Amino acid sequence: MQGSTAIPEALTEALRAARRVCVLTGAGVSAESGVPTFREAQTGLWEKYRPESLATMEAFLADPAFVWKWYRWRRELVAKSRPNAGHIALTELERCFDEFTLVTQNVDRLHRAGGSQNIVEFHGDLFADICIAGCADPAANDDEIPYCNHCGNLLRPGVVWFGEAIPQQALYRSSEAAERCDVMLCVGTSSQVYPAAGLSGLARRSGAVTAEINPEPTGGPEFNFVIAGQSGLILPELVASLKQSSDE
Ligand code: BJW
Repeated sequence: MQGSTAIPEALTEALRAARRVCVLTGAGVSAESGVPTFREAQTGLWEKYRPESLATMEAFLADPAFVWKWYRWRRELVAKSRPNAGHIALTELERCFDEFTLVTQNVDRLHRAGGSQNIVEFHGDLFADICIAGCADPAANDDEIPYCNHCGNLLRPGVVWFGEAIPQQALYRSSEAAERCDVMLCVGTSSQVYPAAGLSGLARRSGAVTAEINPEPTGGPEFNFVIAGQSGLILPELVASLKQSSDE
């Protein structure tokens, strides 16, 4: 039986032969759950702000109440959203391989909610509060500007802002997964933000077969395959084509 038309047969073959798979996801994977991507226009109150001007320590220290307001708005929006068919397909894909690492730039916990297991949350967690002084287990309060109940310093969202280092474990696990994998899929990311955007090149240089899934592909030269389409449609097709070929 022939595979699905959207999925190149050679990619299905590469996946069928693979033992280790790494997937990098970006905001596009959550778009079909109703979570706005970063580089599309934001809605309502926030439409005139670029994330780059809010997601920095400088912006936070200049006006913590304002930056917290943006994050609370996003927490409320994400809390109402549910994993979509793309998240669920990645959970199914994970079950097909000995080693599977899902590196997500998303901070929305939707891969966890969808059931994925081996997840690297590269840019942190939208719902975590952390103390800017580094208290291990900061106690939050609900004030407009929350302060740490241990040390009195400001609390901030537990995400990685521009100019901040990626947590060491996340960087180590994702670089290792990209270097070791046989196939790497990059899904729903504009590949503009480093070091995450460098992982697909690392995988390709290390010998992996690489594929991009995006309705507006970046056209990066490191990709062997480019599938133009929404992840909520393409990822289930990919899983179906893999299962179909392994059933034959
Ligand atoms: C669909 C779809 C559908 C739509 N289906 N797809 C070179 C090397 C290293 C660093 C740099 C470098 N050059 C510059 C830097 C610095 C900087 C950087 O990369 N800047 C660039 C803008 C140029 N990087 C950093 O600062 C990083 N840190 C760092 O480098 O540290 C160095 C250091 C070392 C030691 C000590 C100190 C420092 C940190 C970057 C942190 C990024 N953080 C953010 C915010 C997180 C918090 C929050 O959520 O508020 O992360 S920015 C934002 O961009 C967010 C995202 O994770 C990230 C990536 O965005 P993503 O996911 O690609 O989304 P979009 O919107 O761009 O794209 C969506 C895509 O989906 C589109 O392509 C659509 O077509 C597609 N799509 N619908 C599938 N249905």
